[in-house]
Amino acid sequence: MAKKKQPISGFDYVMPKPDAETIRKSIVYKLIFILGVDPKEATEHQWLNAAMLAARDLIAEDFLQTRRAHIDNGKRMVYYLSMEFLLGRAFVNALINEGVYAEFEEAFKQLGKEFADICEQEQDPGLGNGGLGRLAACFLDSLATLRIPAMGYGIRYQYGMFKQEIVDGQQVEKPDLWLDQDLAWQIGRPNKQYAVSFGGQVINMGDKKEWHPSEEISAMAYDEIIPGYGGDVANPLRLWTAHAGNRFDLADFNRGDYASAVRAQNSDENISRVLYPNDSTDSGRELRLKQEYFLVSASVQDIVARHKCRFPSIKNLADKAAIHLNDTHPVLAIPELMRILIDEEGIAWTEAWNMCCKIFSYTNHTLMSEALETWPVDLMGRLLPRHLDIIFEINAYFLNALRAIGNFDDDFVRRVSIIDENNGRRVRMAWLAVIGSHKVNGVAKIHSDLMTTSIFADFAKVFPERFTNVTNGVTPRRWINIANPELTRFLDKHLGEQDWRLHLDNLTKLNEKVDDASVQAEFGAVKKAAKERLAKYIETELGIKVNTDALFDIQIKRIHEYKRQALNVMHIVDRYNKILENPDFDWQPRVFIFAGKAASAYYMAKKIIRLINDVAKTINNDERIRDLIKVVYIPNYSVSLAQIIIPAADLHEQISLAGTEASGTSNMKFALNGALCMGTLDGANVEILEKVGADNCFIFGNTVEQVEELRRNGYDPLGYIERDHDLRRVVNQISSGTFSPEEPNRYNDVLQPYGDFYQLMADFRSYIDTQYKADEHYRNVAAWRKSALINIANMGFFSSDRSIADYCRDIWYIKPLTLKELPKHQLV
Ligand code: 26Q
Repeated sequence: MAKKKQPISGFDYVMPKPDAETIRKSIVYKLIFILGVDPKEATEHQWLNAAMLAARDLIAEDFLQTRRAHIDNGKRMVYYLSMEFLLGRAFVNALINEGVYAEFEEAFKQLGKEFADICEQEQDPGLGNGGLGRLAACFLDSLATLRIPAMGYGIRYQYGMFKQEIVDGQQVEKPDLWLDQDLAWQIGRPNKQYAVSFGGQVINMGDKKEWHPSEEISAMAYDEIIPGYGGDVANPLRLWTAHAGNRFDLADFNRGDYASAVRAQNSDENISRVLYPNDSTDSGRELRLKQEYFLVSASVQDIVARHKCRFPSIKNLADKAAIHLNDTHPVLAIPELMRILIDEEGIAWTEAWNMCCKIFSYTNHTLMSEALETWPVDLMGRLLPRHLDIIFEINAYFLNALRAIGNFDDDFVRRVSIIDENNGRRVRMAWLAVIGSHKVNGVAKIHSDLMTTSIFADFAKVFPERFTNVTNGVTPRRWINIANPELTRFLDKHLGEQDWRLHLDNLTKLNEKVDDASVQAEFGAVKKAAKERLAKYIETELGIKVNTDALFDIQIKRIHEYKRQALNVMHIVDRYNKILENPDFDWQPRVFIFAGKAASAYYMAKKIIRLINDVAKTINNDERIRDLIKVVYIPNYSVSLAQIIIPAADLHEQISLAGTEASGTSNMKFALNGALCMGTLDGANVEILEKVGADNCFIFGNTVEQVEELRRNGYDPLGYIERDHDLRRVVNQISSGTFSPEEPNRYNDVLQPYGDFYQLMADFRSYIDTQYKADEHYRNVAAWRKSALINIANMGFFSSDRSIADYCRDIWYIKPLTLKELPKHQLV
């Protein structure tokens, strides 16, 4: 049910009402008067746009009231800077958060339209690669829901994540033209533009420095409205687009050279053209660095401008603003704020630095040193000469302070220097982030612990109090309520009054019912419905029929060697062999489902996709297998696809080598939807295990300590292969062409008997044995359902609301707006 609203005070206007009849009329009104379309001829897409405009009206007041509250209350705000936001579809989310889903459904019923088909028209904005981007989106949902004064900043890429097609088993990338649809949800703000500068020279003017850039690009804001659940607050996500603005070259034009006149515009606009489809650094690309600075410069200028609107002086900025860096990608915000404070606001260097250290905080999302961003000093000096100066000054200030404390030898100082002198002089972005932030957090307990003993071990000695943990979380609004309507009904029925969508800890009440046979049966029906939905999708999209009584075993995530999709394939091949060897055994039928994209330049990841598809082709078509195994690769993984796939899982594969996956978040979504984890002791799996107990998940493989010990003592993959007949057979088959007879060498480099950096061979045996334990558990229907229910019941901790509460308390020092502080509530 929608809440009764109060109007924006001071003005008289027709307030939109949230009943089905008014909504129906509003939709038709939008169609005729805003979109200029005859309702008789309107396409489903046009109906969707009209409905989104009608829904936006209902949220607009929250949005503006929230803005007023931010300005009037003068509270500290958090600005979340991220190069990625993987929002997923906005429409149904908005209806649920606003409490008007049923009313819109009814309105469309009255219009004689199939509501589900209309909702399906919406495209996902793919403004992210994977976990880090989706986390940012879950956090925005929680920030608004918890009424935290907050704003997100990102880039409005013209091309988001590429569309993935699978052609002949291989990934083919197609452009994602998401901006081609009409976007009712984004509000362009042509009056919010900032100049972002590059290049040129820095001139010393006595004790002042002046930057004379050679290039200037305009950043224009688009606001995406993020409604919180409960309809009290809606926060903006401000996305910047490079805008050529008035850079049209009149001289060229007058000379009759129209093409040159426009060309300048085109190259300017390249900056926000495309999301880098890469989840490990590829820092050679100049355009990526320009993008990072583009985001940061526009956002920091905006934050300063907003502050000046709210307060008479810039000096209290550190009391009023927290800026959070989602990984190092936006870390240039630190030198950018220094530049503005010193060069433009006339603040002394040390005072500016002290302010920055209070304002910034940074989340690290990876421990793999090869994935840490570094940029050549030369490139930085050419693109951002003033910022490079400031980075040198920060470094000198920091290293001097270190030397003053004493006890740090030259080698230590070299290691913590922001400038890496060993590899052709590079700026270490993570070092800058650690030195300029008052808090640095990892994203799961094990990750945060490892952070202070591995990559940041030196810094942990210098700033022990700076490092902390905030375990990731996911929003139950999207990952249960939207994704799993049957589970939603089940929880509403069994959890009583207090809304689990806001208090996910309430799920623990389910613990009392896990032994109840009728509750177990009810849950069985919930799972079955989700499996049927996915099976239908697979059949329509891929023409493959899957048996919904089979165990659905699912791995969906970016394709990466460390995530070890190849290990999953090895299990499938081993099972194939064993079924052929022993056809009369009572095998548990399984459907293996994969989805995920590989970075377009990542040769091995693309090969793994092809391997999965070749294995699928061989096994699915082998009649001797009698459908005991089905392998399905679902193309074009996205948030919306995840919403269909996750509820259908019985078992989810979280099989990264221990110590490599910072947290993982799909593990949380799966467990929340009653799937059991097949996982290593890595990332958030460790904490999931703590909550659900060892009887209700399947943990296998070496621990971080064992992985390290193997590395220290000279890991010998060949030894494992020689000692294990099953493993030897699988490696031989894959490497010698059993699944690619037309090209026997196709996969001779995927499994590496001499390298095997991610230790697949070491974990193979325990993985296989544990898989058979899962089969056995699944055979006992009641026991499996009980385990699934225990998973759900104990996942409350993994709500992103809890993560955001942790950030607010321990890192940002921010309190929520009270209902009283929202203007509409003052009027009541
Ligand atoms: C950097 C420079 C140049 C081009 C691309 C990049 C880049 C882009 C994306 C580097 C990293 C990423 C994404 C990383 C990511 O998604 N990390 C995941 O973050 C999740 C949320 O914390 C964790 O759950 C996952 O464990 C972690 O892998």
